[in-house]
Amino acid sequence: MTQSEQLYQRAQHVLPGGVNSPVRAFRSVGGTPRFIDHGKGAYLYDVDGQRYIDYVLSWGPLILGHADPEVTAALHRAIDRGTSYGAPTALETELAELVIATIPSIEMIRFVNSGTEATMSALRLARAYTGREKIIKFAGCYHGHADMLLVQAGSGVATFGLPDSPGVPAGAAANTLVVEYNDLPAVEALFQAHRDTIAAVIIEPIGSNMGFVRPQDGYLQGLQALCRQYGALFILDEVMTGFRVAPGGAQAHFGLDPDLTCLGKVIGGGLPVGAYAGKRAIMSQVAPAGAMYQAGTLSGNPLAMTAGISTLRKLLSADIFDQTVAQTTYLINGLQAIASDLAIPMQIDRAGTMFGFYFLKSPEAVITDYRSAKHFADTERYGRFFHAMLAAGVYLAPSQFEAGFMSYAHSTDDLDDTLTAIRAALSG
Ligand code: KE4
Repeated sequence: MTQSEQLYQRAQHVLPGGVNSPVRAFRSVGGTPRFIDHGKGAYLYDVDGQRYIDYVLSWGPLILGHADPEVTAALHRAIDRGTSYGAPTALETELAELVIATIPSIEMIRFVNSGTEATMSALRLARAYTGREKIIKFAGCYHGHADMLLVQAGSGVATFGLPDSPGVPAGAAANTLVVEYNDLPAVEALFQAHRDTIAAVIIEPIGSNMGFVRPQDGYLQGLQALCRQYGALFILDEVMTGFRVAPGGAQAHFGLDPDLTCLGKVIGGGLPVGAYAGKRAIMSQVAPAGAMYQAGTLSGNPLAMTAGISTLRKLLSADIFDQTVAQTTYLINGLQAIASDLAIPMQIDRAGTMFGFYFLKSPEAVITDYRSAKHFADTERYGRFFHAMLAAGVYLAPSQFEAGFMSYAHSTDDLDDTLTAIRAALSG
């Protein structure tokens, strides 16, 4: 038995499924999750001494790579000053000012400890600000595990949400309307039917929790216009795309001006940070400035703020972001060349420093939403590919319905080694 197998067996006695987040358990690709000993730069090292070129990067946060020297040094300095004070520090203001200077739609920000807290709080704020209760979300978009967001598309035209997990009460789902991504008329119909009872629309600007689904031209702008027309808040969930698609987020790439933005991952540099942010008139409703209550013991703690500040400072300096984009382009162009060489039906895409690809069940299939992703994605082939790549020392997301991430630490040699492994895995 490998060390990972032994540790996995032991973990399953004390942790549900042996993990602290379901996707880590390899359930959709099978096999034993690799237990990690440490990470450095572009690499993960498991407890059996295997090295992997890592394209998960803790699901996005580690855009500088594992244990970046500057981030680590900053944390070493910070930790001797204590880990948490439960009182304000200048660090929180410093990270806030960094984010605000980079994302024009953001005038104020509240830090929390996860993306789930960020979206949950943003939606409570939208309801408080508008006095309305309904929200619109999109099938295949994941915004964390708050009850009102663990909701699947209901049957029939009502599209009222149905709980998507045991334990989510019908009441929590009742005010969540769910429609397919990239279907603007369906959203217009919802606004016409529910008019001034819709508090907000929340969407991932790229559908990267169903693989990698790009918004069709004008779609996001159309959603923003509908929100303005009907007085609902337009909320972009940029927990994953923030500081990944572009320094100013996907909203900069698509030219959007959302009322609220949810952030996480990169802004914490690998430590637990989430945030909800946006227009001053809206954010001023948040306690203690306003009446909408939200709180958190470790929100804005000095270690997480330090990791976020040093990550963003480095990422936004010199040409570090652009170099990471160039590495992403190099890898994805190489993948596209191999797929066409070998005539393998795939849908491949990238945006900034993130990417995604599907193996398709038929060459003419096009994936534009969750329904088509589930119908056309060849998840069985993805599972085989995942394991071939893992055996070759490349760590991809253990699910077809996730995105991939690049780091500044990945060298061109790492990318060439990855492309060699891809060609071998797809030729077999
Ligand atoms: P967390 O609560 O996991 O910090 O963030 C939730 C969340 C919110 N919004 C978006 C767009 C997200 O992608 C996420 C979390 N992303 C997943 C990866 N698909 C985290 C991985 C996991 O669940 O373990």
